[in-house]
Amino acid sequence: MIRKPAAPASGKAKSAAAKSEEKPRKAPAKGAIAGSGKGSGARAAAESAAPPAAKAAGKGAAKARAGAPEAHLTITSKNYSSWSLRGWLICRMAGLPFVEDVLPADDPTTRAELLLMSPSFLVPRLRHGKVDVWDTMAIADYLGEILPESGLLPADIAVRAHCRAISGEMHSGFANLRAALPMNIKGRYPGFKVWAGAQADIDHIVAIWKDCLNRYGGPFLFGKTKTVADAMYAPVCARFVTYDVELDDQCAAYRDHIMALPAMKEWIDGAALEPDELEELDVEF
Ligand SMILES: N[C@@H](CCC(=O)N[C@@H](CS)C(=O)NCC(=O)O)C(=O)O
Repeated sequence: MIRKPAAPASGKAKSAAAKSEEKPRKAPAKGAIAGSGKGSGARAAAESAAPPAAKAAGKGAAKARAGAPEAHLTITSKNYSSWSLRGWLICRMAGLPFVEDVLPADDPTTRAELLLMSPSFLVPRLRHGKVDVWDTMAIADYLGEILPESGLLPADIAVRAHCRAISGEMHSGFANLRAALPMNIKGRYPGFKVWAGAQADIDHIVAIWKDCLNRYGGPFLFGKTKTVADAMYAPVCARFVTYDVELDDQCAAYRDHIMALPAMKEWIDGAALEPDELEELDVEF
């Protein structure tokens, strides 16, 4: 497993993160420490990725974090693992300082390590002090509860219900899109032929985005603050770039807005450093 601090928000968090990086449990896989050694850059990205409400919380929030338990997020490939990207973005959007524990996707011991940490065998998995939480939506709900000022979950109950509903659709649906257009951040397939089943999923996602952007005014799905819904659909934005999916101006602007977020750029830079030889992962993952 490869460890790197992601967005330490306090001296304490930073030194704990640095310590854990000093003792990797395994030799780092070639090129897999995406953006390591960029502690302050990661912090800056996390801060700029934090929603206005979190920024407004200012010193109070920083003070609370100073005594906060250390957080570790377990993920796998930045190029292929859409669920890792979602969980990672959710932590960033919540303003949670965390250490990234990267399980190399091509390492045969990965599943054994996962079994020890995540009862579902799956990533992302968050350990926050004594709290263990796996499954992307559960991580979002947990962080929404402990960091409500982040705006990760909208404050208004009806809007929050809407946000959870479209996030849930992504969590449990769009199987055709996921199978036919697997996330591959580095890949580019100009003129990719989308089959009818996947196109139906794309059409439904476009309808969801347009409804949200029209109702809440953008630039995010629920208005001015990033929410869990933006994290859930971020890998879809990446797929639309990879597979050259045609969008109308409104949805193209939303896709570009998400792809240009500092946190997304950091993730994409990390994906670029991963080795290319994971052809067997060029399927749903
Ligand atoms: N429903 C889960 C899905 C997580 C998932 O499918 N994770 C994949 C990575 S993208 C995984 O851990 N695969 C590990 C494996 O297959 O060994 C969630 O929301 O977190």
